[in-house]
Amino acid sequence: MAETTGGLGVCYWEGTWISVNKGSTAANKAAWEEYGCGWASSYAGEYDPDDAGKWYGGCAVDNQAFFDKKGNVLPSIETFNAKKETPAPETSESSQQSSAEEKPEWIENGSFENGVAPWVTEVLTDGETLDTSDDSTQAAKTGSKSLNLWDEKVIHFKLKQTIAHIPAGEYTFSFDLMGASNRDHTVTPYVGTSKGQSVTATGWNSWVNHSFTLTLEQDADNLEVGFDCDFKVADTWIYLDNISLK
Ligand SMILES: [Ca+2]
Repeated sequence: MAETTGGLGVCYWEGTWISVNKGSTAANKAAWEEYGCGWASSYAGEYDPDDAGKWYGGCAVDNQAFFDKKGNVLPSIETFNAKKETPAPETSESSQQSSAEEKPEWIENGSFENGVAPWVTEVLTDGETLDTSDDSTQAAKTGSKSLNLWDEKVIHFKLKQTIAHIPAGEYTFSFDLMGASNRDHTVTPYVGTSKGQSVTATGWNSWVNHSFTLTLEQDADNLEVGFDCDFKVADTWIYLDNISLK
C-alpha cells in the first residue's frame, strides 16, 4: 500500500468466520447455529427476515485464513503487524534488525504446547512403528512441553508438517534439540528440498539450538518442513522444541 499512489490502507472483512468443517453441510449448519461461527444465526431473522433469516449459517468466504477450522489462530495474523511496522526505505542497522525480528512465524505449534498436531510422523523403516512421538512435560526449552521421540528398535522416520502457502524469500529454520548422547543417530532438518546439517543430540537437558538459512526462489504451496530422523541403534531418544521458520 505504501507504494500505491493514493493508497490509504486495506479493509479486512469478517476474519472471525470459521468454517468448522464438520464433514457435511448438515453437520456444519448445526455447528454454525450452536456456536455462532457463521455470518449470522437463525436468531438474526428477527430483525433481518429476508436475508439473515433465510440464509443464516456459514458462508462461501468463511475461514479467511486467520483461524483454522478449530478456531486456532494462524501465523497469518502477524501480517498486519508486519505491514504496520514496514518503515520508509532506510538502511540503518537498527531498522534492518527490527524488521528481521518481526518476520512472521510459519511453523504451527513449534513449541508443542498444544499437543503434537499438525506435526505428523512418517516411518521409513519397513514394518516398524514409532513407539513414542508425544508431547512431554518432562523437559522443555520454551514453554512447559516439548516433543519426545523414542523407539526401542532401530528406526528411520520423518517428523513433518505442511505449510499451505509460503511466499518466495529468504528464511531461517531453527530448532532446539536434546537427547541421548550415547546412541548413534542423526537429525536432519529440511524445508522442501533444502536440507540443513545433520546433527546429533548431546545429552539429557543439554539443549542445543541449530539453524540453517535457505532461499525459496518461488512461492510454494504445500511445502513440507521437518526432520529426517535416523536412529541407527536401538533405544535412541530425542526431544525437540522451539521449532521455527521465519
Ligand atoms: Ca515447548
